[in-house]
Amino acid sequence: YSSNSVNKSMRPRVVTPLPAPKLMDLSMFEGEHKESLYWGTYRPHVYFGIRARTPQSLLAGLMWIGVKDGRYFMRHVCQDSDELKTYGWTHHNGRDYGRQVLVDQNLKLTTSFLKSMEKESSYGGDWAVRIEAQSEVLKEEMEDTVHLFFYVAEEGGNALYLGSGRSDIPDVYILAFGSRNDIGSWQLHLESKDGFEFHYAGFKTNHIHNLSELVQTNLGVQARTVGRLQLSDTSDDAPNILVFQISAMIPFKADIAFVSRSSGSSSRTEDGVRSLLGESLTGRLEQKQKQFDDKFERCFNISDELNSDAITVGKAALGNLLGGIGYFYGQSKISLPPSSKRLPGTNYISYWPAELYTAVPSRPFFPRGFLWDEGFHQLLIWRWDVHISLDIIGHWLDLMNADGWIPREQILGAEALSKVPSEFVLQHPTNGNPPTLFLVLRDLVCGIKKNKFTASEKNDISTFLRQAFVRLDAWFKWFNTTQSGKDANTYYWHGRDNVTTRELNPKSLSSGLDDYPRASHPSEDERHLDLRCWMHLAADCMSSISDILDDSDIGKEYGLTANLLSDFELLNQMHFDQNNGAYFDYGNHTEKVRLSWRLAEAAGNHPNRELVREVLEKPVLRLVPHIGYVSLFPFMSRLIPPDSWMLEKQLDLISNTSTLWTNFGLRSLAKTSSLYMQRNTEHDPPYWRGPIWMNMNYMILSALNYYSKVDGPYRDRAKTIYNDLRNNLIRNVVRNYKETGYLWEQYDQKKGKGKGARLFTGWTSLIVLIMAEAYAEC
Ligand code: 6A9
Repeated sequence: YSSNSVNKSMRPRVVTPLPAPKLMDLSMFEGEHKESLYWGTYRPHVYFGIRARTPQSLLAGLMWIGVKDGRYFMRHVCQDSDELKTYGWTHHNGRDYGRQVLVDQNLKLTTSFLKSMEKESSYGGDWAVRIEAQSEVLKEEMEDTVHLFFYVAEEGGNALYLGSGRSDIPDVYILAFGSRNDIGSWQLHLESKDGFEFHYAGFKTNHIHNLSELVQTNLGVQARTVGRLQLSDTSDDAPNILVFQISAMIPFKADIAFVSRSSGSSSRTEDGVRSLLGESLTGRLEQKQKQFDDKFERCFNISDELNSDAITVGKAALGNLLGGIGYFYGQSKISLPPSSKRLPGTNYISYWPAELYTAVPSRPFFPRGFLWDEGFHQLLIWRWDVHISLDIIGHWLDLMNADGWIPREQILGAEALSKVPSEFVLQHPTNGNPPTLFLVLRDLVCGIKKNKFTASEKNDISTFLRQAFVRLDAWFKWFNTTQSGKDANTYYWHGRDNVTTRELNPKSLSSGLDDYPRASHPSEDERHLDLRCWMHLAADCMSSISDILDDSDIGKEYGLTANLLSDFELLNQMHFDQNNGAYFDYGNHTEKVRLSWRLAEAAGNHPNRELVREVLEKPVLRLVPHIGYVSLFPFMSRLIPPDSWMLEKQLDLISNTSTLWTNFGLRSLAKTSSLYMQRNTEHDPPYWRGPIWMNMNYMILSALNYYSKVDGPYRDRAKTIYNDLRNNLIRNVVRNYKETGYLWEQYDQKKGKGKGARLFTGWTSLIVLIMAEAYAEC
């Protein structure tokens, strides 16, 4: 693949990359930077996995056998149904150190990861893994055996070689070796002072994502033939997967060291190996953990008023967000309109093969990139390691097509695809997703203005912004043209279904707020308040980037757009409802809709019932009276003057328990809304119609913090609400973590109970910034 061949081959525009220099071609992402991020725990969908940031990598990972009610289960890919009591990185710096704890019934596993760049090691350095298996049941005499399966696999199909067993170092075994173009020859070593039984199996296959099944099948055959839980000790010819079974009594500890040397430097391999095992590794892990703790303190400077439980949760949130960063390679599938003449039976076209380095919302449920989630993730990550952040944002912006569009959900490669139900796979080129990356860029620009960065960081950020500018400009224009409304300077999320009779209120997935209620009848007359505010953020941010780049012409234009979009009179004319004192969407709407059961066409001989929407009143053009996150966008965007009575109204809505306030955070939709906690279809329970979400609560807190600092009559009130909301959010997330072992996707508005996906350390990890009181400052 090269960008040239794409242009020459007359590909449809929708799958043609934007013809602009790529961010990832910037020299700041080459050399030492790139090498230092080569190996990592970049396989967030498995409980423990390592790969390099290269399309066809050498992979490593861990499986084990879990025992529940006397039955055996293979653990490998993160699955909620495994019902682990807890898991996730309690510490991880995103670069060369991480520590994860996993509790599976009575078995407690700790996996530590360490990377080391030695002079003598070849490209990307060496790495080590420590696996500790202990009993959760402290007092009982544990007689349990643990079965661990550590594997290496070559995505490119290169052959792997089984090690010769014992090495020259006592207690150290050579498990495997091989060689690759990128790193030269490598060896995988194992050390354990504890006794264990060893078995192996080798496979040759292109379907690495089916690894769990391969191992299970092998074990199944063995169980039937020799009656034991042990791999076959056989291998296909020239295997590209090697699995090593280590069975031992717990407590058990093993260290695994991966070293690579370019030819000629093999003499020092032994020292390199030693330093990654045993006591030396213990010392190095301890030192790294201390550095993590120190940096956490320095970086977030969390006040003493928060207790150690809160700090533990904060570290686990940040650690797992960083430890969950993945690297993916593959092609998105882009939906084609039915009219386009492709091969019969195909409804999609492939995007160009692309790499994506990205944090993920949830390792077990959504282990892949989501565009608007990513902006929230980066609010944390840039504060921790600005170069990781730029690298991630750069990858996202390089996914932009010639129209300035970026696909919302990135399902790249077979492993990622295997996790996604088919109805979610296709990406629609008419649909957007909030441009939250501007939230981060705004912080970075602000940081530059306020001199928060070192000279070299500042230099890199400016270079980045300079190269990014064309792409950001194209992105803005994509929204500005494709998502515009009927009237000047109005916008709405395109792509809502206006023919369905199944949905109580047709969803707008593109907004990110899925089922948050909008006008009952989607039409071109709609004006979406949140999108208007996102456009304001984007224009405003573009204008301040232009300042930094000294590009005053474009800057002026963006400045004008930002002014228009923040014009208070205009905003009020289009969106303010006097009676409710609230800001609303506008569109073709009636409140009088309901779902009811109808007799549907008979399927066979059985009459069928289906849930359809009844409209009891003709919709009219009007403001759409739902109070909730969307109504607070002008407030979040700080568009309301501090002395305006409309600000007081927003504070009323926020602090009122019969609208948005709960003791656990702010509800997504007011209790008074006609769609509060209503199902959207038979199979679609309320999602953004009541529960508490951290990303929006963070934005609201950020605005409360702002209004509590600028002069005005509502300053003290904003401060009180700010404090209460902040305390409620922290207390509830910490309590849930203690009680359940997890951070959750959302929190229930009645009891504050964690809901939806668990181990959701995407935007829920914003709790760290809430603890740190770190918000947008400009
Ligand atoms: C479902 C199910 C094994 C929904 O966090 C990612 C997104 C957000 O961007 C969006 O705002 N989540 C929010 O409303 C999750 C979306 C998951 C869609 C795919 C696959 C797999 O279950």
